[in-house]
Amino acid sequence: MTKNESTWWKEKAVYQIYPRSFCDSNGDGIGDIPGIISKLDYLQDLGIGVIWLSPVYCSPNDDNGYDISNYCDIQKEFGSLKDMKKLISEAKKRDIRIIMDLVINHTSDEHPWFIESRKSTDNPYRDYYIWRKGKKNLKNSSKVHQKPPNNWSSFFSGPAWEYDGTTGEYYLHLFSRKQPDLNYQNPKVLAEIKEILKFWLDMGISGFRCDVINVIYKTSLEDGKRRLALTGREHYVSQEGCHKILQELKRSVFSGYNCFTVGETVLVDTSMANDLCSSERGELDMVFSFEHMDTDHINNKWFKTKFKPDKFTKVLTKWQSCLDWNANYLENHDQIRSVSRFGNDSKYHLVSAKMLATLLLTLRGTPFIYQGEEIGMTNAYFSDMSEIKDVESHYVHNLAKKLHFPSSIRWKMIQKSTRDHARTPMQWNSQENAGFSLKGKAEPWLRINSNFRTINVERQTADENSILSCYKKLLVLRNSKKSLLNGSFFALPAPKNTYCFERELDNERCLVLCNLSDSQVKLTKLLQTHIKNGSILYSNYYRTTVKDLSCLDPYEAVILESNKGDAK
Ligand code: ISL
Ligand code: CA
Repeated sequence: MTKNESTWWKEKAVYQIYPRSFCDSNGDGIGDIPGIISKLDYLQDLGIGVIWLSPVYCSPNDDNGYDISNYCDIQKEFGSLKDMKKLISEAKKRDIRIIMDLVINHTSDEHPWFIESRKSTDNPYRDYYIWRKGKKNLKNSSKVHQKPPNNWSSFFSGPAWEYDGTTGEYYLHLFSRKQPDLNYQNPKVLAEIKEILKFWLDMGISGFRCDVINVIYKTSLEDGKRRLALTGREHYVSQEGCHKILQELKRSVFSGYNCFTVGETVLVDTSMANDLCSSERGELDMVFSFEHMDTDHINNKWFKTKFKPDKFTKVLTKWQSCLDWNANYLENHDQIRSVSRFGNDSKYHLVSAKMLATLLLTLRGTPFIYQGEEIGMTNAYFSDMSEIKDVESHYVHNLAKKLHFPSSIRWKMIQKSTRDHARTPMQWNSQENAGFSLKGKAEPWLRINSNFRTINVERQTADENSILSCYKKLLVLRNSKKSLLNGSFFALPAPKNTYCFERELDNERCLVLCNLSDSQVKLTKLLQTHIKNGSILYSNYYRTTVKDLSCLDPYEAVILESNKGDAK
């Protein structure tokens, strides 16, 4: 393998598909693999090189596929293994590679391993999961009144342990109670996982997005010291045992294939992230961090605050500077829509979505575009809990009820932050159900966003000034400029609410200017000298020359190439 071949993923843009919501080929209201195949030409035309497929494995769908009951087969409603093979080969014809979601922190409680495991304490699969006796409650020693083995809490709120009557013990679940955590202190578990990885890599996939990969190894099960959310995290976040497992997987599986891995790594700082993905250590190829996503709330995502651009871009700069290569994203299936969050989804919908595209596609690293982001899909503005499907939202809503939060506050929390905002069906056209179902009239599994008649692929394909056309142009530009693909990153001092940075490689230098606010901002004298003589490569405001560029208009974005002789 030449050096270039082994790092091909540095030069591609990735497109994330949430299969349930992308395209429904058979009219049952649920997206599926044949539906994805029917849209490959669209993705090729968009200019992406990799698809990340959220889980398509067999699952009882407690958490929409993130609870897996068979790792080596496809969920019936999504299609079959035959469809999956076709997807891989049809994508390959269009120079698109597929990576899959690897969810190995937990399985579904309906996975045969867990069904066995819960049967008896001496079952051969017992140690595939983490079982413990409850703590005796001193006030009442009867079994029913025992307490969970420790004080850890689940990511979805509430205790991380579930009592199981069959054997009278508790099992650990860091996510929903239908997602029991696997036990990586048991070497048999890793041996099984390796076989699963080889099964898919041999089929022709090009890597994995590794779900909550940095919490798979629990060093101890002692009580956590924190009293707030995610109690116990010091015993499982980025532990030495996890690093060893990742090194082992790279050495014994991934290095044998021309593939890459991106870890979804929760609660990491830049130093932990470097340990997980620096090329010398041989673990992951890149990681998704959350710090920039944590800048618009207090404590956790359910308590949103006003978006402060400078707080956000300061975090981006930190990650750009501390890591050699970032997995850049502004959206995914767990986050609300970026244009509604960091831009403006009403008056400045068009320019602000283009500004965010400019930012995403010019930072150093591999960009990840989430389905619908390329047409500026917005939050859905649901009307009440009956429209919400997400398991996490229901957990949190129930907890808030138990804590006696007034119903209006409870609903506000969900309405602002539910993951369902990102999961409404893809808006293909202005026909029935936004063209989500290729045939039939079945109700989609989640309500369509009511703005589909104005925001959809068909309209934007026909319009060269649309958000979609902007993504296409920027992806072409990115591929044609070595500095944007692989150049260094350097943030310039910039006025409040703006973000200005340079990308440079050899003699090529690009400058990116973004205004993240809805007001006009005057550029500093220093920046003005900097851009003098530059030539415009992209503008979301039809700017063709730098001549009058002394202010940035609301949500304006400009990419320019600095010509030789510019002040550095
Ligand atoms: O969305 C979140 C809660 O606000 C995150 O904490 C999320 O749970 C976390 O990023 C882990 O996400 C991944 O694993 C989960 C699954 O529900 C998410 O969809 C997945 O991206 C459990 O498998
Ligand atoms: Ca379907």
